[in-house]
Amino acid sequence: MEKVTLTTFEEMENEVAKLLETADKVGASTWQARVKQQTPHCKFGEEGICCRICSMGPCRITPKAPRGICGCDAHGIAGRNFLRFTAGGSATHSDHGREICHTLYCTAADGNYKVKDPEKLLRIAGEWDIPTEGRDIYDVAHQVAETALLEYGKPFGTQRFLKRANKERQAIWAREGIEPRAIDREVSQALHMTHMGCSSEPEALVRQALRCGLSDGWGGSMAGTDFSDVLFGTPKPIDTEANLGVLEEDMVNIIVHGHDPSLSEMIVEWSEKPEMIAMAKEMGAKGINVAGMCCTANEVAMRHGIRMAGNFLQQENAVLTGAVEAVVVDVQCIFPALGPLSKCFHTKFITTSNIARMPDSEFIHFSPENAGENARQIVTMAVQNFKNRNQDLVYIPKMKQKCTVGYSCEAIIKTLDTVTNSHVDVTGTYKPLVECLESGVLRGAVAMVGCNNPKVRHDYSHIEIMKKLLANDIILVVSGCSAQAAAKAGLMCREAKELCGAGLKRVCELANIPPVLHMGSCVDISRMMLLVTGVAKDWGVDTAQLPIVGCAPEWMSEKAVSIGNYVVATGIETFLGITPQIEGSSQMKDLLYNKVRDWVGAAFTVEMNPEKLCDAMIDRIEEKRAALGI
Ligand code: BF8
Ligand code: SF4
Repeated sequence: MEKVTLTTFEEMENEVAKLLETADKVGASTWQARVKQQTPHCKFGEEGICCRICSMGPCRITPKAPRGICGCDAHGIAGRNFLRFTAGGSATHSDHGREICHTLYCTAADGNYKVKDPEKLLRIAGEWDIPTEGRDIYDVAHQVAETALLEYGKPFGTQRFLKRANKERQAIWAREGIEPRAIDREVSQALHMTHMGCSSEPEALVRQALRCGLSDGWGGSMAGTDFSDVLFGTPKPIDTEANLGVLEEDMVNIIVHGHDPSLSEMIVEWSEKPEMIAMAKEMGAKGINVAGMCCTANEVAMRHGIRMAGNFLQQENAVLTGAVEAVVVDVQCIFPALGPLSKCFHTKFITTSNIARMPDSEFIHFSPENAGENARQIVTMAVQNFKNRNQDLVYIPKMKQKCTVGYSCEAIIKTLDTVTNSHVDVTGTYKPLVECLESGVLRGAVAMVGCNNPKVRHDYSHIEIMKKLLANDIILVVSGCSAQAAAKAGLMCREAKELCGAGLKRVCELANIPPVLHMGSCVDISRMMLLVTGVAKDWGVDTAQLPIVGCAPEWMSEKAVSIGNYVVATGIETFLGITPQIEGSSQMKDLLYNKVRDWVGAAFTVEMNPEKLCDAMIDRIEEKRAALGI
C-alpha cells in the first residue's frame, strides 16, 4: 500500500518557533508578537458598528447611543461597512484582471509577452463575436484585450461573462436585479451608496454587495484568469513541492510574492537564463532557486512547477530563514512588515507596482513594456546579494511535501475524458463527474478557498476540515492559501487517497488524481464558478441544487468577502470559519445567514469551530442530495 505521511501541526509549529528565535536574535518584529499587542480587538470594529464615513463621527453604536449623529442605526452602519468591504475586494481582484488585460494588449510576436494558448483566445473571441478568420493571432489578442478593458467602464448592458452561467442562474440574477453592469460601475455605486446620507437600508446594501461581488467573480477575476491562461498557458497537472524546505542553502533564493503573473513569469524566465545562472555561480552559489509565496506561488507552480515556499502567514518566516536574497512583490496580501524585517537580514525587499508602495523597500517599477529589462535588473540584484548572506543566521526548516497542482477546468475535463474514453477523442463533458455524484460514489464536493488568519491556529481549520471531508467521500477543489495549506500538509499528492472513503479513493485511482485538486490562485475561483456551472448544465439542474458547497475557514481579506458574495450569488452555500464584521446588526445577520437564500438559493453559515463547520457542510450536502432524490 502506498503510504502518506502528513506533516503535523506540531512539526510545523516547532520549526516556526526556531525561526522566531532568530527573530529575537536580530530584534525583528513578527506577526506573532503584533497579534498580542493588538488583542483584544476593538469590539465596535469587530461587530461592524463603528462608522467613520463622515467627519461628524466617528460614531459608535451602544444601547445608550443607538444611532449615529446623522441618525443611522446599527443595521445601516454594519450594512454600509459590509458593502464597502466587498467593494474593496471587488476593486482589487478586478484591477488585477485589468492589469492582465493590459498585458494581453501589449503582446507581440517579438515582444516580452506572447500568446501561449491561442486556442483559448480564439474560444473567447468566438464567445464575444470577435472575428478570427484569417486574422493574425495578435490582432485578435489586441481586439479581445480592448473589448475586455471596455467591460470595466461600458455605459450600457451587463457583463459579457454572465452568459457563461446556466440559464436558471442568469434568470435569477435578472429577477433579483443583481446582474453586474460595467465592473467599475458596481464598485463606484457601492461607494456612492455608502456615502454619508445615501443608503442605510440593509437589504439594498446587501443586494449591491451581491452585485458588486458578481462583477468580480463573473467579471474582473474571470478576465484575470482567462487572459492569464491565454498569456502564460492554461494549467495542466504538474508535480512540485511545498513548504519552507524548498529554499536551498547553496543557491540564490528568490521569493516571488503577490498575485500578478505578469511579474512572476518574467522573473522565472530570467532566473533560468544561462547568463544569470553563470553569474550566480561566480558569486559562489550553485544556481538560482525561485520559490513562490501566496497566490503568486499558485500561479507559477501550476504553469512551471515552481515550488511553493508557503502561504500568507509564512511570508515573514521565509525572510527569517536568513537564506532569501530577494523577496520580489507586486500587489496584495504583502505584509508592510517585510520592509523592516528584511533590514534585519541581507534580504532585498523589492516592490514593483505603484499600487503597492512600501517603506524600507527598493522600488523597481515593473511594466509590460519593459518587463524583460525589469526582470533582468531584479534577478541581477538578487544574485549579487548572495555574497552578503550571513551564514550564522541561516536556518531552513527541512519540511516539504510533494504535490500535484494545476487542475484548470480544461485539465479536469481532459482527466475525466481519459477515464471514460481512454481511446476516444476528447468529449469535453463533466458527465462522468455527475455520474459519480449522482450514484453516491462521491457524496459531494467542497470548494475550499481563502487565507490564513491569526484569529485561528495557522492552517489547522483548512487541514482538519479537508481530512474529514475526504474520509466522507467528498472531493475538494482548492485555491489561494487554502491550496498551499493542503500541499504543505501532504494532502495534494496521489497517495493521499489512502485518507479517503472507499468511493473517493476509487475515483482517485481511476482518474489518477489527488483527492484535493489545486485550481489556482484566488482570482481562479472564477474557474470554480465555471466548474460548478458546467456540472449543473451537464446534470440539467441549477447550481443551487448541486451537492456542492464553498468554504473559507481562515479568511481575512476584503477580496474574500467579495468572493463570498459572488459564490453565494452563484447559488453555492458558503461556510465561513471567521465571523464577518456584521454581528452588531441582527438585520444584517438575518439577511446574510438566511434571507439571501430566498433571493439566490444560497447563504452564509458561520462557525468558528472547524469540526462543527465541517459537520454543517456535510449536513448541507446530504440535504441537497435528499432534495434531488439521490
Ligand atoms: O488572493 S488566499 S491571503 S494570497 S486573499 Fe491573500 Fe487570502 Fe492568500 Fe491571494 Ni486570496
Ligand atoms: Fe456618524 Fe452618520 Fe457620519 Fe457615520 S455618517 S460617522 S453614523 S454621522
